[in-house]
Amino acid sequence: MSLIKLIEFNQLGDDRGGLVSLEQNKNIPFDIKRVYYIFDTKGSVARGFHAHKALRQIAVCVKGSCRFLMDNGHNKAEVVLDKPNKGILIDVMQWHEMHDFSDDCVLIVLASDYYDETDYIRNYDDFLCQI
Ligand code: T46
Repeated sequence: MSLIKLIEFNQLGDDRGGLVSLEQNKNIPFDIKRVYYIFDTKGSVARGFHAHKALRQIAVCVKGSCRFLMDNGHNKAEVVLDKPNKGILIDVMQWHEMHDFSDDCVLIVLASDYYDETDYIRNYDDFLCQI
């Protein structure tokens, strides 16, 4: 199975501008319990560097771009998110990193559960031991 799972959302915009709708258990494949967004990340900064034990997430660059590196412990793959109608599924036990944030990048993330630090595996060797 591909490491990079992209979801293309329908564009509902018209000549007035763009519109994308995200709905739990419809075009988002889980109940949405939390939404957070990442912005003003410096271009030299990389984020992520962890995996989640149970959390599922969809990330969408609603403005600007950033590069995702996904790693299942065996293979790595990269993709640039650069469209407000393109989401990436960050599934359980996927080491992920975000690089090359554009100055205007706004990354919105829909999450299947509330914030819980105990769900994070932040050490790569621990991740390899648990896959
Ligand atoms: C992920 C990637 C895509 C909270 O208190 N509540 C929250 O909902 C979140 C997301 C974070 N935090 C705290 C935890 C840290 O003290 O905010 C701080 C920064 O979080 P972190 O270093 O984990 O940020 P990123 O950008 O490395 O990772 C984030 C998410 O945490 C993570 O779940 O998958 O974005």
